Amino acid sequence: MSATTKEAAAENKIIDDILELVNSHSNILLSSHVGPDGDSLGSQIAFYYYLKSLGKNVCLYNQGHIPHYFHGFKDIELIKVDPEEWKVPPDDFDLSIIFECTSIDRIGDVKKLVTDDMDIINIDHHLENTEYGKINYLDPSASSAGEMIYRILKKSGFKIDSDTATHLYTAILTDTGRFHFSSTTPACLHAAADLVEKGVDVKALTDQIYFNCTEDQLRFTSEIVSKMETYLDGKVCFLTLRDAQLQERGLKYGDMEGLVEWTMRIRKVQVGALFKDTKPNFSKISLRSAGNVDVCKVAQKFSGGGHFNAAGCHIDADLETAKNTLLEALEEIFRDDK
Ligand SMILES: [Mn+2]
Repeated sequence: MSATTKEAAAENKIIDDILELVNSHSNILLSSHVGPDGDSLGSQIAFYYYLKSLGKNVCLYNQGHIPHYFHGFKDIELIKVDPEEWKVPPDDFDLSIIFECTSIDRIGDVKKLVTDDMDIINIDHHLENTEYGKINYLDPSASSAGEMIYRILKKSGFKIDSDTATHLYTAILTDTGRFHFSSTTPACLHAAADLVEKGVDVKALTDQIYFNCTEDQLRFTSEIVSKMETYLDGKVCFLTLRDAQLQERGLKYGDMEGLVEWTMRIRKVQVGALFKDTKPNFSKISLRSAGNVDVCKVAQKFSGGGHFNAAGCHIDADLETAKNTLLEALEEIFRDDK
């Protein structure tokens, strides 16, 4: 067998194991990382449809805020972000399926509901995963968790209807930055094409996600972008999003998703970063890079991770200190580069 045939066989086996494990359980908890995004929401709801078709009892509990542009999405209210609504079924959960989390801690407070006697299925497309599941379906070459769920549903024989297709397409669309990142492979596009064939309204969906901000949000974006800072001869661009500014406008961090992409619109920029003071003395950083600059490696230095050209991390410090700390790490990279 060739290496790729072997890989395909191994993947088929993992998917069969997932389908079998799902079949033998009845109370299933779905969760994903704190601060759900398009990939985590779309993947969970699509998988929910499949599990409901099997007659399972399914709960979707996530910690954090659902970005405003997902509010009109079909069945989005299934995702419970209010801990008051996190009820455990009378005969307990017997299986949890965790989407795109490198470690189980990424689900935040939902972890309290994941007991030792429960089986876990871990589905992730990030580099570096702690393999905390009974089954670990890991594929860093996948564009999104949504693309992996698509493969599972295809193999399960479940009929992907237009609602399921729309959620999976949303997952792939948002995690590839609208088919922009290098994760946009032929396999990813084939999956997307198949989903469009199953009834996705591409224009309406894209409009709802990307052309749907308020006047205030767009003015706020322009304010932040106009205050960008550039360093290292213009190769590095930093944006800053302050909690106080959000509060003034009644917005949440999740409402400004995609802000970091503005850094990379400058031809010369090789590393872009968005700094957010999500807690006092805690700076959350989203990283983007061009070409062969590995920001996943940078993120790993600061208890983070992600992908080669898109990653995230945090520094326990205020925004100014965090910027200096990251800048030092970036100086090293560009120095080594020469
Ligand atoms: Mn993802």
